[in-house]
Amino acid sequence: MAIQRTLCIIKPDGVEKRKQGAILQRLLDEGFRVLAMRQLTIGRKQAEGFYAVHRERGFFGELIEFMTRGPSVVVALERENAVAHYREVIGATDPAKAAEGTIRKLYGANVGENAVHGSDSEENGRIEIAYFFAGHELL
Ligand code: 3AN
Repeated sequence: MAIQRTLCIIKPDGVEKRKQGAILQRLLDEGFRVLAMRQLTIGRKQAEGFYAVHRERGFFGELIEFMTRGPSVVVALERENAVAHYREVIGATDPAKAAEGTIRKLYGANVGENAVHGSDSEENGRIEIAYFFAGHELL
């Protein structure tokens, strides 16, 4: 299995609940290496660009409001089979449907406020990491 990179965003609800430390520790315990990490309040244009594939969805406005309402922590992660393993650890998009012990089950409130973002493919992992980090910032 190949070494891959994936982007984690601890979303504003996760930061508001002060779960950054717990989420990061879980990811470290799962064998992920942190390549780069930053706390920032994502801007409107930045959020709209990041979620451009969802522009036509009914929840887009709500998603942008939520993602820009306070600080997030963006984390570039590396691990063997990182994309699939990370998605297993975070659980389903809707915390109510997420497996016991997953990050979204533990810390998410609903399908909108679900504590963390995860890349859905290796290619998107690379694209999303490049959206927040310059090449020289990655270990
Ligand atoms: P995932 O983050 O699990 O890959 P996507 O790509 O389907 O999920 O959705 C992107 C983000 O849009 C989700 N993380 C969630 O915050 C938000 N979202 C998805 N579906 C809904 C919905 N029905 N209502 C509100 N927000 C949603």
